[in-house]
Amino acid sequence: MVGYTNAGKSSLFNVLCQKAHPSGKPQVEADDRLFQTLDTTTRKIELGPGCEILISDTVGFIQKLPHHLVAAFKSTLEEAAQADLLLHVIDISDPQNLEKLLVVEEVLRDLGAPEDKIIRVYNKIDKLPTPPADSNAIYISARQGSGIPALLNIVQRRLDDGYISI
Ligand SMILES: Nc1nc2c(ncn2[C@@H]2O[C@H](COP(=O)(O)OP(=O)(O)O)[C@@H](O)[C@H]2O)c(=O)[nH]1
Ligand SMILES: [Mg+2]
Repeated sequence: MVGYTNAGKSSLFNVLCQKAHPSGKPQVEADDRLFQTLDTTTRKIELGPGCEILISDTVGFIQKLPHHLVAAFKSTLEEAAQADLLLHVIDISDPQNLEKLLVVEEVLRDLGAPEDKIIRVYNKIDKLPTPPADSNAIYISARQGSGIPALLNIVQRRLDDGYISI
């Protein structure tokens, strides 16, 4: 899971972990502070029978990263770029979401992550006055839990496609 700070990565991570382990407590802190997520947290979840995946919550992108954090940030992202799939979590309610999307994907490109590994996940649809219209995109609300089964289906399908080397 990659994306700008505050997009809702940690919230989505918790939803996915709770789905797999319904009694579990939230795995990572989700809040409005920058750098809440400094380290990558990885958990194993079951998508379906015989399909276990590892998901990682990564440090978010921010503009004007403090200098002493640049190296740590880069190494975290380099690791993330090795994933089989990259869920790019985007805050659809953020007026600057397109600008931020381009920044994130440029960094991923610089790190050598193939574009076809990226799945854009538009989060926080509960904050929109009207539901989004583009039926080709993935819309979720990590807060309300909507769109999660459809997202997991797409992840499973992409993994089943077999383009991923094991
Ligand atoms: N309204 C709404 N708020 C959300 C949603 N997902 C996350 N948030 C809030 O957005 C803020 C940032 O979430 P967080 O998961 O920490 O984002 P991260 O920085 O990408 O890990 C928190 O205040 C969350 O409660 C959502 O689907 N809807
Ligand atoms: Mg986070």
